[in-house]
Amino acid sequence: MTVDPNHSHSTTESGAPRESDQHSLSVGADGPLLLHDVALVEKLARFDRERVPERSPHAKGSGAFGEFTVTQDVSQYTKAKFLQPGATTRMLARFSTVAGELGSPDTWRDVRGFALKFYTEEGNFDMVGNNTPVFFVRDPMKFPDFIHSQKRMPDTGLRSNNMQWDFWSLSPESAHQVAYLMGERGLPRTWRNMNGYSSHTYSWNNAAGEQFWVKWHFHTRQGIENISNDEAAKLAGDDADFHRRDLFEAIERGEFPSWKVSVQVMPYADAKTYRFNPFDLTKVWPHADYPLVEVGEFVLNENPANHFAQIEQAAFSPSNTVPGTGVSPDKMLLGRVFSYPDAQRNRIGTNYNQLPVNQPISPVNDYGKEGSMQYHHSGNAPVYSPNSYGRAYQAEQGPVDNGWESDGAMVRSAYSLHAEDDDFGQAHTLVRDVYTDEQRAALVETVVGSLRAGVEEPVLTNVFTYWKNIDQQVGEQIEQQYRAQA
Ligand code: HDD
Repeated sequence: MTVDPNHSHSTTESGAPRESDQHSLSVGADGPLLLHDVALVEKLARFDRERVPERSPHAKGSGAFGEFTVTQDVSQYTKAKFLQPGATTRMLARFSTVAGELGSPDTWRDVRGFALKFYTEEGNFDMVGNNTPVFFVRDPMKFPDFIHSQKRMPDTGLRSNNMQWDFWSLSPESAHQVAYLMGERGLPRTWRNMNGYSSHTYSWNNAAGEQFWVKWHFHTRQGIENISNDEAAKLAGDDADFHRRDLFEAIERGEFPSWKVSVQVMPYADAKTYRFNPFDLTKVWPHADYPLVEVGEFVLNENPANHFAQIEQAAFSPSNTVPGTGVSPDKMLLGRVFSYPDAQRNRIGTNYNQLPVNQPISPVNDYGKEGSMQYHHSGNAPVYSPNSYGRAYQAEQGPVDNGWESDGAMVRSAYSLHAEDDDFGQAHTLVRDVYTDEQRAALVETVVGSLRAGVEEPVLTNVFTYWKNIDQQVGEQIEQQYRAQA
């Protein structure tokens, strides 16, 4: 079905001319309405079904299409075609907040989603990251609890700082990400003014079969800019869609935002002995250990023509990898590889990959079959493999390109600790060595403001201890300022 807004008539969904878009059919001008008024029934029934469930986290966001260009030669690390020198690839980006609902203000303090989809010749490659290089937890078992603590209370339906700080202070691995979030990057001025990160460690493999661990970085060419708590609060009231509007209007004006794309590359064997467990998502790899290797850049130059079709129904997933790229032993990443397509089957529908925004440009020859809203199909070709009728199927066995060795008894456990692993060390470095005096003072003020908005004992005491574990002095300042104002 094509929709033709220039057609001479309005039509029913089955294409016949409608009699009226203005008046329902009644028995006499004042009489009851009639069930066989197809025009009315179809219009109301259709309206009743306009919403798909919003994303469970990351509901509020927007995005744009663009182009990714490889400017450097990283073929020694990956054979992925779209990462070869000079390659250009059409792409889609979506930015979001995590906790807020579909209509929530863009400028609430939060981590921002940074989801990219590359329509490559070898299938869709998605890099589904955030604007921070680390995350709050390191085991997917904890993710739903974390999100619940950021959303709303079961009884009041209100958000609750008490609930957030309770979860964080009882989950010490969150310290690094919380120190980031309470700093100035927790309030980016616009999406154009923030960086993106894969956060996770992924794998790359080259044509010679060598494997590497990589972390992706997307540095804004517009410069990092953040806003104050006061500005954010004012904007939340004045224009809840401030970030969405900013991106759309910038692209309309022809000011196309762009990001430099780089990776940190770790040789495969280093992972075992590196001073931090390189698969622990709560840690960064200091650049002094693994410097940035430039790959290229992407530019966003095309607004969506329809927000619902192209942004709301866009389905990003870290399971979308292409030859030359893969996942890693990061447990969070392995959990996500299941969770995204599962969420999208539920949120959008079984055949969500058949929607234009999610369709790969490369041919698809999969044995999936039927399900709601199936559109593409394989005609009379066999719908099973193996088959004797020439429809291709794969039967590879043995080692895979981007796997890893592992052994041991089955356990429920945190990662094995590497030499310098702990929960607070990198958070301390961020707060003490990276933040300036002024930024530290702003952080203290932000935390105190947040605690004063409804945080109670025993959570308060836990939060003071949590911050003292990150940085003794900052923890004491938070406690003193809180008590002074209480
Ligand atoms: Fe995520 C959306 C689940 C960690 C970055 N996430 C998103 C959705 C689900 C999850 C179900 C909605 C997908 C949809 O309906 O289309 N996320 C998880 C789980 C995680 C997790 C189970 C951990 C085990 N997420 C996580 C990390 C990052 C993100 C660590 C960033 C590094 N998530 C995003 C995002 C998404 C998002 C980029 C992707 C698509 C989108 O927002 O628009 O912001």
